[in-house]
Amino acid sequence: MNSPIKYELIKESSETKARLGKIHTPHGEIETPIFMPVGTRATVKAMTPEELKEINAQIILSNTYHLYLKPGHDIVEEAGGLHKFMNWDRPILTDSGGFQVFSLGNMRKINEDGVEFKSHIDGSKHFITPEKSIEIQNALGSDIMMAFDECVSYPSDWHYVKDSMERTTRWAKRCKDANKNPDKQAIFGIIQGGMYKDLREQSARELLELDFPGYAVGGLSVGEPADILMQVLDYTVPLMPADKPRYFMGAGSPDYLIELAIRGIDMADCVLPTRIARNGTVMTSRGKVVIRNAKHKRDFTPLDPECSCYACKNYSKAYIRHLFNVDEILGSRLATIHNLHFLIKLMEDLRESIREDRVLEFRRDFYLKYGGFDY
Ligand code: PRF
Ligand code: ZN
Repeated sequence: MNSPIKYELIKESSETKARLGKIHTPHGEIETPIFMPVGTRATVKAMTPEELKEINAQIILSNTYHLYLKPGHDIVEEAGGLHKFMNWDRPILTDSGGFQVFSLGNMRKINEDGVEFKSHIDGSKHFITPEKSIEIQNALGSDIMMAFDECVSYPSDWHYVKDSMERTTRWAKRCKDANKNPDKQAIFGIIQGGMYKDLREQSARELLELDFPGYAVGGLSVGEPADILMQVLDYTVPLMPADKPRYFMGAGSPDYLIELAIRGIDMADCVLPTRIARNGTVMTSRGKVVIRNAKHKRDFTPLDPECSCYACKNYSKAYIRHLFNVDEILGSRLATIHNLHFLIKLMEDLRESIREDRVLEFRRDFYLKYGGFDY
């Protein structure tokens, strides 16, 4: 079968596992490594699609769980799909609901067939199966759908993780069989297995047999220390096919994005940049800046003197601090524009460094200014 998603490898870094590539999708191309802004409820909070394009966002992520509950996938389908509904004509990836449902803690029950959970909105009961997740994602019309998985918490014991991972693999097969629109919508498999090397190996081996057009590393960024995350990644990425995209689920700090790309990851997403923006924290080339801080009261320089975003070209820290202090909505908007621009530009610069084979120099220069690993 012809996959709607194709990965084109452009160049491999000689010093690291980083790679420059392109993902071809039914809604256009994505240059990788890439950061994907999150639009959980069919909107990247505080941003219009035009503003997203202005900062060169190439793909966004949205969530099955949230859109199923509100407004309902039937409504999105009736609107002509998620692209039309939200007026975004570039690629969209939808997460399967696996992670969101499992984040509900004791509001959910798992069995072989699927997961029963209570809505975080009104407490109503729902049952999501792999087939249901794909039915919803088919209705949304995303370019890349994610298999329905279980993301286990950290720490979890080996036996629990093994059972869960094996069920996730059986669910992945059911997702593949349930796809009603395989010519336009691809499914990525999600490698689980917690912090256990043998389980990651088994997960990768069994999912690779299902021949998905892309693979994700799930089950990380769940509270484990950074060195463990990097260790798991160091042995997991080489298990993933070289001719398909590799997606790390849930990372969005500048230092992590660089470390992931150096380990061979092509795509990552996280609510972090947009979430911290709304509470007044911005990412800059010199580290994080907490904009409400009194020291910015009379600071009439931009958030980041090296940034060329709309917020930095036109406004000062003192002004944006004022907006936050009086709860004006423009403060959140400017901080969000800046943070997303900052990460997207960081990935552009990183890709340039892969193209010119100077990734390690790029990383060193970044840390020298940024002040090390701090998330
Ligand atoms: N599975 C899914 N979505 C996710 C994750 C996962 O493991 C993670 C891991 N932190 C983030 N988002 N389906
Ligand atoms: Zn800026």
